[in-house]
Amino acid sequence: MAYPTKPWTETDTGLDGFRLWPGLLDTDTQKALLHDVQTRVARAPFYQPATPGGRPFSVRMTNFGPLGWVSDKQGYRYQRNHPVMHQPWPDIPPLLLDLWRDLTGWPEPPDACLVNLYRDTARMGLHQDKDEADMGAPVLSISLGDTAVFRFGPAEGGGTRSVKLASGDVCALTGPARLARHGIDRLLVGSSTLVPQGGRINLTLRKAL
Ligand code: MD3
Ligand code: FE
Repeated sequence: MAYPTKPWTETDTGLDGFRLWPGLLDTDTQKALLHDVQTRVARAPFYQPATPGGRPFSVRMTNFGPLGWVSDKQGYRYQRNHPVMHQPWPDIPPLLLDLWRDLTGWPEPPDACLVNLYRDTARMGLHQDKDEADMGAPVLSISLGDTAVFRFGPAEGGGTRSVKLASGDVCALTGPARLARHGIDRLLVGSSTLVPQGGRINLTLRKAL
């Protein structure tokens, strides 16, 4: 396996359980991962979800793995089929399963990989991830393409701060950080040429069930 080619240097995020490895994936690994994404997106295209209240997300989404996170009038949930294609989601790229095993040490593989596509002015408001059965399991996130301004703060109280997430950055959320409030304020459009037609792809590995 062609990763990582960089030392695993962790950056202090100031939030217990939020580990960030800037530039963990080198350019060749980012390209290989993007290719893994593109072959799967051909079968499970990005679609535009809506909130339970009917507001469209500015982020487009798809999923890999047995379960995928979806949102519509019925609410937020994990389901086995693509909501437009009505087919099972493609498998999670093996490179991501290796990353999960090596960085989280969690005894079971993830069963869900949400794929978010941000273009131009797409953003994601502050929220908590609470749709998973076992909140003790970690979350692992991989960024590709344009740099994003990521905002986060503790689950309750306290202020928020922001860090930039660039292409090849990987972060893990465990323990107290698992319920952190977080979101994407904006993209630095044009900061990367990795994603065709520009933008950012975020892959988030989770244990849904
Ligand atoms: C902190 N995605 O899909 S990834 C999401 O960049 C989501 O697309 C953002 O928030 C994105 O739910 C952020 C980093 C991330 C993912 C999950 C977290 C940060 C997290 C869960 C708990 C705390
Ligand atoms: Fe989230």
